[in-house]
Amino acid sequence: MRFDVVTLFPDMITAAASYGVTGRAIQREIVSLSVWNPRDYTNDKHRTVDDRPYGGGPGMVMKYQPLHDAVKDAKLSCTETAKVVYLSPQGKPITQDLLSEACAVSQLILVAGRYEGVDERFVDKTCDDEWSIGDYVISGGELAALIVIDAVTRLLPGVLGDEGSALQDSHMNGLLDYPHFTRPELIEGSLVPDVLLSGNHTEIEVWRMKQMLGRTWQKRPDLLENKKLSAEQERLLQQFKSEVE
Ligand code: 9D3
Repeated sequence: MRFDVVTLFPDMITAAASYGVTGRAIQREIVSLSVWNPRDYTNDKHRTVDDRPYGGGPGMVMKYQPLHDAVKDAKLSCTETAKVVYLSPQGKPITQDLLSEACAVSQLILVAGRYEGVDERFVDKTCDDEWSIGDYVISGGELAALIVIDAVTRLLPGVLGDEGSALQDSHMNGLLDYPHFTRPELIEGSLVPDVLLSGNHTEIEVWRMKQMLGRTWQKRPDLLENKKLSAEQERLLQQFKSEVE
């Protein structure tokens, strides 16, 4: 998988992506990351990337031409299937399913905007899709692009090792994770649940599934609304509910 990020702050992308799981995936050449600065595609002496909005109002708008030429160059660097995604508050909310589908392309060109946004004709002519990270306001698309890079990289074969395969990730199954404990056994009067010390791996698995269901019901009941549970899962959830009463 190849990621190309079009951004006025390229160092923000390369710096953040160099850590942890994404950093290792880049080192191991499972993914490649390139950055393209629209400022490098300007032709005037002030290297102007923004201009005042037609119709007036506050703020500035990113100009079409530098963005378009940066994306064009990013596309030239690859021959296979590319998808151009503009990160914006108006985009489709990103979900695990949306990101799973994105793994099918060999190149994701992520466009991070700044200021009030980009000239709408760039969205119409140059972008294939528009994605949002949720209904809150951040200052530009870079952090959103990093979220996409991180979440997609985790899904690629060979990226995750022992720390849990992507298949085991909660949200892959639409449920929240079970609670985790490590040493010591006793902290300020709180003991680790007995079952986790039992060595009975079947019982532990069943307890963890029950916790996943129960915690999803408690903290994110919306996730259970459109979810089909097995008969066993229904039974575990009922058991969890009766125990909190
Ligand atoms: C507060 C300014 N807003 C109304 C005048 C418009 C606005 C413009 C640009 C709000 C945010 C931004 C910058 N945001 C992004 O580039 C962005 C974003 C976001 O703010 N929320 C959720 N997902 C995303 S993806 C990119």
